Amino acid sequence: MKVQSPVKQIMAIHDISGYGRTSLSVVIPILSTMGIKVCSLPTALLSSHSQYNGYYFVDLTDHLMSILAHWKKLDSRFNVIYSGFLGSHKQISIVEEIIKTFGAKCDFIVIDPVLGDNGKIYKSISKQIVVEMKSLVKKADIITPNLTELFLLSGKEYNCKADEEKIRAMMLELSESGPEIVVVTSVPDNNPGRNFSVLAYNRNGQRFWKVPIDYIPADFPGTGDCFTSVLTGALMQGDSLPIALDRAVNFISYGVRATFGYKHDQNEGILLEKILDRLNYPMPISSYEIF
Ligand code: PXL
Repeated sequence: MKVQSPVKQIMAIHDISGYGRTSLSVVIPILSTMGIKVCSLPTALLSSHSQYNGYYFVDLTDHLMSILAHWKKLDSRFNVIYSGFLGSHKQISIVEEIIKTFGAKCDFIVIDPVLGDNGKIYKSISKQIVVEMKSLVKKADIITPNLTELFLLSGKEYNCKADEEKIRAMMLELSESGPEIVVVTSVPDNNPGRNFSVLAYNRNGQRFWKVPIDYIPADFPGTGDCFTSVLTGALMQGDSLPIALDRAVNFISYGVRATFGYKHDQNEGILLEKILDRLNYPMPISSYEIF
């Protein structure tokens, strides 16, 4: 008799930034709270995330293959492979190798192409990472770029005022190149009374989804990592795509609201510790739309 594992297991390929709430510092608590076991493959070690000045950076590229060789010996299996911030362009071919080795037995592969935000590329992301990320996303089932990353992956100049038609065309093109599901965060919504939305396209069923978000004038690093982690956890728990999107938007919006009321350094991210337990509350409202 083959005994089934009592919890699902995810391989999380992200950096560890000691100070701030990004990458593994949020991926692990969110997925653990959602009942999922996280196996961390750290891509880099940073004193803080890269929005702080003067951060210390240790590239872990040369250690990844040895860690993976040990995991292979342990006969480890992963329900999901989930990658985020990568420490060097060489790590892109390592993630491709991981997908070849462990991907066939996975339920799905999530790639969050962490490259930049607000029209700018993050300080430690080289041009080569941007170029090679374009080929890596083709190997994913689900990708979750923000608007800046969508433009970078599409090879187009960033335009924060791009209309929804153009954004949809870029999503379709990306999906046709590989990933079944393309989720885009931080999309400005030009409709009256609206601020931002998360848009998603599922090639299976050829449907677009939209979840509107109320705007709060604050920018907290790491919210993208929190968003993709909740989305991934919800899908692993068996939610449909629109409900998983709703849960992720709802959690992040609540986190931003809970943090905004305090005198707080925005660079420290949302006050995740105060809201983690909400991941196990029944969903208060559903606000997704079909379009
Ligand atoms: O949240 C994305 C992210 C991940 N990892 C590092 C970062 C950032 C964004 O600033 O700097 C190191």
